[in-house]
Amino acid sequence: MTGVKMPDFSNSDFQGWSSAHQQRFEDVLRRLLPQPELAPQRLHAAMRYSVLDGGKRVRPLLAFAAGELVGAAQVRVDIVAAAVELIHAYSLVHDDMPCMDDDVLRRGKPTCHVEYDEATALLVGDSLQSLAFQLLSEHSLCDSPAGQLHMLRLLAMASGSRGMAGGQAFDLDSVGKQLGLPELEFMHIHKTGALIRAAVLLGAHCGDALNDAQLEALDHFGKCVGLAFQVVDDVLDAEADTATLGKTAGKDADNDKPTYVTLLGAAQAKKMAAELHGEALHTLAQFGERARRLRELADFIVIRKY
Ligand code: GRG
Repeated sequence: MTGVKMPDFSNSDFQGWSSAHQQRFEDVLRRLLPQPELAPQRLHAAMRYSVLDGGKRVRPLLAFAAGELVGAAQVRVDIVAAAVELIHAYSLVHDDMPCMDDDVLRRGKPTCHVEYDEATALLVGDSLQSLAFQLLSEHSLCDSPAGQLHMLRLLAMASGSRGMAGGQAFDLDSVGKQLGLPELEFMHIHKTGALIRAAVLLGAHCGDALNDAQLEALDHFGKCVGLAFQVVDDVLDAEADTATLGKTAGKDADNDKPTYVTLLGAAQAKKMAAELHGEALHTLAQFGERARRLRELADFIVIRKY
């Protein structure tokens, strides 16, 4: 295998591991995004504004943790983590626009269309999405061309109408409606879960090949933490404040959106997150110590306060 192995943060606790990766990854993103002096400067500045200096970077961290599990080269995992984060940033920029959630605050600063303008925000999302696939196609990510094509397809499926964008379509359609638990779960497995799942799998595809059962276990882990992430997001939207979240709190209620909190109540929603967390950890049992960081990320996803 080519490239440098993952940096050795093995003696760090989760806080140390995650902040070391977050800092390192910020430089990776700065390098991979179009430089601000390159034309068209305003679009490139808006792309950098929307991606850099913000966010928890949960999806890249999941890719790094999965990459550690399979002994992947850092250069490879950095590219898949960047591709996933660019898709995530595009979704946030478009989601905040007046035609969707119409929000003014994201990651503690004005949303892209407020800071720039709507047309620019639209182009930022489009360009971030294209850049994600450009990165996956111009870097070597695994040992076979067929494997690399599989990875491209994985991200395309997770982002498109059968994944995140499709989940968003259900979300927009659900406003003012009473959904049952299965419909809510379906919506969130697509809208939020698909990309989180892809982050885990893409990280895992960068290293030593896993067998089908192992890949299925990691996919199930991604599905559980992806859904847990959304359940917690619903609880935080109802219980946390705008300053802590860095985005407008209480939006779901304001927009009359069905959530786990409106459907189950906060206490049951928290219980559901705890159950998904337990299932996610159970799925990792077969990987032993190699899955330490994935376990810690599952913990973080359910105990997070923002
Ligand atoms: C516009 C195609 C399209 C899709 C939008 C993901 C999404 C679909 C919209 C984001 C809006 C939202 C609040 C979704 C709920 C869960 C979620 C994905 C929250 C944001 O993710 P975090 O908390 O954000 O990881 P940071 O800022 O930390 O990266």
